[in-house]
Amino acid sequence: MSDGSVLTEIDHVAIAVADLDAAVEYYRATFGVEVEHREVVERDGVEEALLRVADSYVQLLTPIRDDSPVAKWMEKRGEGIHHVGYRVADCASALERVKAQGHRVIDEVPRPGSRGTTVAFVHPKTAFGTLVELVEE
Ligand code: CMX
Ligand code: CO
Repeated sequence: MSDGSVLTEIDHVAIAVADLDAAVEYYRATFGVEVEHREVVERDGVEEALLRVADSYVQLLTPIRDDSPVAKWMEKRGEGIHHVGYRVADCASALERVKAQGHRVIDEVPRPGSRGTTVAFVHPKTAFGTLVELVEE
């Protein structure tokens, strides 16, 4: 790995919403942003809509099950910013670097994300209160 930043770009800012269609329509009508990709991610119990903003996305998320992490989060905090996804060249090595620093992770190894990406989540408790997702395209 080079000495430069492991994070090459902001991949997405994820926003938890109760009504995905209403949120999509809000972004379309208010800011003229269209949906580029929509997907049900069974493993995480969410449906997402990805709206492109320059080279990054807004990831609107809504829970599809009560045991989804996003459902649990919304019960406590309501709607709002849920996590930040940073693009990385190599998810496995970025994750190892977090662990080597002694920080907590949620995924011990990278796993499939939406739209064919490989992802790993870093625990908010040792990331200054923000849930961080490492995204390899
Ligand atoms: N951002 C910041 N802090 C968060 C958080 C979030 N999104 N979610 C939970 N936390 C905090 C809680 O506030 C809580 O802190 P306190 O102990 O101080 O109260 C602590 O983390 C534990 O929270 P919890 O409610 O007990 O929730 P769990 O431990 O059951 O789960 C987490 C928390 C982060 C491990 C879980 O949400 C998770 O695994 N997330 C990763 C997967 C995910 O979010 N998938 C959906 C998105 C899919 C996608 O992007 O494609
Ligand atoms: Co995400």
